[in-house]
Amino acid sequence: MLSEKEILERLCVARESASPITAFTVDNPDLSVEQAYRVQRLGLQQALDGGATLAGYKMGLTSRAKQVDVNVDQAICGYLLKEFEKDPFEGVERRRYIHPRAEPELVFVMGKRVMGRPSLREVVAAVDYVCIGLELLDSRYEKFQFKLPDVIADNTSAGAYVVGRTPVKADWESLRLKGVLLRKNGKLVQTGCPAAVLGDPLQSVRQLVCQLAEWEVPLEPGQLIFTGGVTASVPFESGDWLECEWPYEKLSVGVR
Ligand code: 0L1
Ligand code: MG
Repeated sequence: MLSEKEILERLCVARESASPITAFTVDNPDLSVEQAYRVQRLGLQQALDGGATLAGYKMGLTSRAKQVDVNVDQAICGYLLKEFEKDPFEGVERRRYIHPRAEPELVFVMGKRVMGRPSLREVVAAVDYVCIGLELLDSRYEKFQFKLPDVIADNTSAGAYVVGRTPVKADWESLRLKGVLLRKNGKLVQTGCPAAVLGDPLQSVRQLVCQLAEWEVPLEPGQLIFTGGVTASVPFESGDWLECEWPYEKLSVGVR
């Protein structure tokens, strides 16, 4: 059985070299969700010690469709570093990723600290604004094949992200019904409704706060939360351009 530090080292090499590895549960079927979160937390600490900045968090596997796809029955969380953020005007570099995929998400930006087991009303009171974002996923595992502990250790396949520039500050409770479109090279490839995310992406923020409370970690003002894919994710290649649209903004990014 590999130690948590060894698992992290292999994941870091896979990410930095953009070379896939076999999922750890193939040879270590006893790897637990708790151990996997320890690997993830160790990865975050290592990044922060190396000078990276925590931007916020992401929730993954938040739609029933996605849970069925990867054969799990729970949502999971990961961390987002400022260094993962891409400027939509600069675009993303395909060669940095193994098999990247994009998914549109509602991004909540916190205005107040929140911790523990808040009600939905308390979560709403702590949010500053919401905008659209594109998460660029990249599993470090061959053929995107993994079990739940593998993907948790791999920081929930976090690769990069792009955040919209139009903050929405009103009617958060009704945002779950606002349609989101995803286009690739101008062609509509996915449509979805934010309610696909745990019935309401605000629930995703609430679940995240509860998960963080297990490590006595609060959500802080200014932190952003990618709440989970509103649609299925789509693969992309160099030369593609991706655009997601919702009633308040169109967010585009090119792939070099
Ligand atoms: O953000 C996500 O929902 C990703 C979770 C991990 C599964 C995947 O890589 O698609
Ligand atoms: Mg996601």
